[in-house]
Amino acid sequence: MADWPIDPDLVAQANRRRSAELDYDYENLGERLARRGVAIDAITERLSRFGIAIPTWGVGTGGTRFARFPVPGEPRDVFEKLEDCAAIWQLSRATPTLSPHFPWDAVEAPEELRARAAAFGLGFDAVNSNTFQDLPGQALSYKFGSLAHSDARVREQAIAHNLECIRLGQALGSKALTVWIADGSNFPGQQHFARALTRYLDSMRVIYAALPDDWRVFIEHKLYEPALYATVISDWGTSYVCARELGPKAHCLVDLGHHAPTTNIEQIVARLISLGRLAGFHFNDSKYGDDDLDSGSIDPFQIFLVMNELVDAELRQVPGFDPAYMMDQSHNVTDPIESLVASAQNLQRGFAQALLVDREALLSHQERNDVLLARETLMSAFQTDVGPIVARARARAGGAIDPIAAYRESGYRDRKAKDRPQELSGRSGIV
Ligand code: PSV
Ligand code: MN
Repeated sequence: MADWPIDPDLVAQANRRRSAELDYDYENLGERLARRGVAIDAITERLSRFGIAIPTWGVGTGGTRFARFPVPGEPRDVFEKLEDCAAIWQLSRATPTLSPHFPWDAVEAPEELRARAAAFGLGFDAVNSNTFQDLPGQALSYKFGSLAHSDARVREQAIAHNLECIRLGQALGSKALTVWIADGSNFPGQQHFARALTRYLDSMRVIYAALPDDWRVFIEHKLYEPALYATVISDWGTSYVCARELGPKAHCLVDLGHHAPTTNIEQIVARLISLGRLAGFHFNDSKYGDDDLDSGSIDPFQIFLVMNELVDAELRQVPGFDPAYMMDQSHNVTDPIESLVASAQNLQRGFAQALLVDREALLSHQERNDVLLARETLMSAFQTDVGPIVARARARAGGAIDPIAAYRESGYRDRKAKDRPQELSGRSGIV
């Protein structure tokens, strides 16, 4: 085991100060749940197997198109990102994998990165390709698109990059490639809708053919941005049609921020489960557009409703149901480590609440059209404060009872501010 980024004795000491209070709260909640016929330990046990991948790009400070205000000591390369991810994992015990983005995280020796991650007990979830910006040394520009570009040479370059992502991902032990393209148009008439989609599919067929047997490809749709009039993969319907065209290894990834504000995302999730094509998630929260705010910070009910569909599918033992859970957030004004710890906790909270839904009662109310009781059955699960369950799952696995407090007490950020002098840079962190 590698040295933890935060002194484990410090975490243990902090836990000792908080354990009596947690025992009391957990027991108290256990009694209340027992009256509802729920065994609290079974919920805690299931929750402890719910893991969410950390986006490597999320540990750097994000930015808007106006500015970026880097947090002191932000990681300068993927090994430093790994160290921050290990700190998140150490405290939260909810984030056992990383989701890297290439070429940002490309390394000469991916095996070394894999070994260093494994020393912390961390693995690699889906790898993400990037054909939405031009990078130094790149031969052709993605200004007017990538996999759907009108110029075959640009499409070939974008395909080659995705193939390279698969190669790197294999070396890291990943089993999936997430493809999000920025292709689209800003003005009516700029792009031929049908031709662009055909070109995208032709490019994706080449990438699909290169997938190892045990790999999947995740198609990520997005309504708008950076293309502001139309995107090629605009919605879950387009994503599903493309997945069907490509074959059984292609699945549809739902980024919560990639929809119009009032879209019923939980219904999309249910549809994709029914159709056997739910890839997984990029979790985040938003009020207006793809705001990439911390998961559960704006609309925790939305998180709960999505989790409700996931728990329902798991209990129904839907064949092939195996979604990948990831976060995709931009931390512009908070310490990214704190945001990711808090977000993972909010996602765990939603999952635990969904585990509390009395499914038998809900189904019976639904079938008898007892609208009010059906609604109240769902709400009573959402309204339960599951904080003690989440804290107990974390502490049992060796994490911190109060991870944000333990992180602040550890002085990790101040240490990194000294260890990682920053070169002045205006890089924006996220798209
Ligand atoms: C695009 O907005 C997106 O959600 C895609 O997942 C990208 O890969 C990611 O953000 C990071 O820029
Ligand atoms: Mn995303």
